[in-house]
Amino acid sequence: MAERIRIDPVTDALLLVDVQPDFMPGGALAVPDGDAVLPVINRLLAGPFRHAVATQDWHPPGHASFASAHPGRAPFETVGAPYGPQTLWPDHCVQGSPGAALHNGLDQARIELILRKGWHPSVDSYSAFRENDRTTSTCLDAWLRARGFRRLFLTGLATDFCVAWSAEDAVALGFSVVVIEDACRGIGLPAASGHSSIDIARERLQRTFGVPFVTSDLLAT
Ligand code: VGL
Ligand code: ZN
Repeated sequence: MAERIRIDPVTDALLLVDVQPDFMPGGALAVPDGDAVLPVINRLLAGPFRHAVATQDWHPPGHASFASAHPGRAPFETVGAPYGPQTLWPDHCVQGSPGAALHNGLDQARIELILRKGWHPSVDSYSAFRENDRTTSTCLDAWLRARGFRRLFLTGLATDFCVAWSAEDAVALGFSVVVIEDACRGIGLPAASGHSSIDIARERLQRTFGVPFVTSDLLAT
């Protein structure tokens, strides 16, 4: 039996990563079963957590991460960006489009900050903390620290991209980090090794960064 985790309503915050229609079934970059995170996140928001922050993937039309911006390239291929390898995606989360909104099934009452990321036309931003050039800060860490949050519980989409990169950066920035696995869903691209990017991300976070993966039923006030 896994141990229960007591949530401190003052210093623990729930981080909602990219809970947007474009990442759900029917969306432009649909994550399998992506909408399953909604009831789990809403339960957490109604229960143990008093404070939440949400990120919103928010790209300008023609964003450099869109395959459509690279003639002859297809979604899910990798190209060399000035800052390193960049996976190409279908056009998604275009600023102001319905698919880019925070999902309307989300209980937003306890969301105190909405951080938009990926708006720089030539730089993608998977992480809530740092753009994909790995140097440009979103300054979310400063806000969280100033508010007194020390431990972050991660939820949302996608486990293997924006959730994983956010978790890794949060650890590097000195936060305690927990991933709530049933409140996340992943894209699951096949890697050269034959493994899924979801399994690779989970292993890397657990082994290299010491991030526990827990289920939401273990969290209590
Ligand atoms: C995401 C790919 C592109 C994510 C965002 O939210 O994980 N993945 N943009
Ligand atoms: Zn994106």
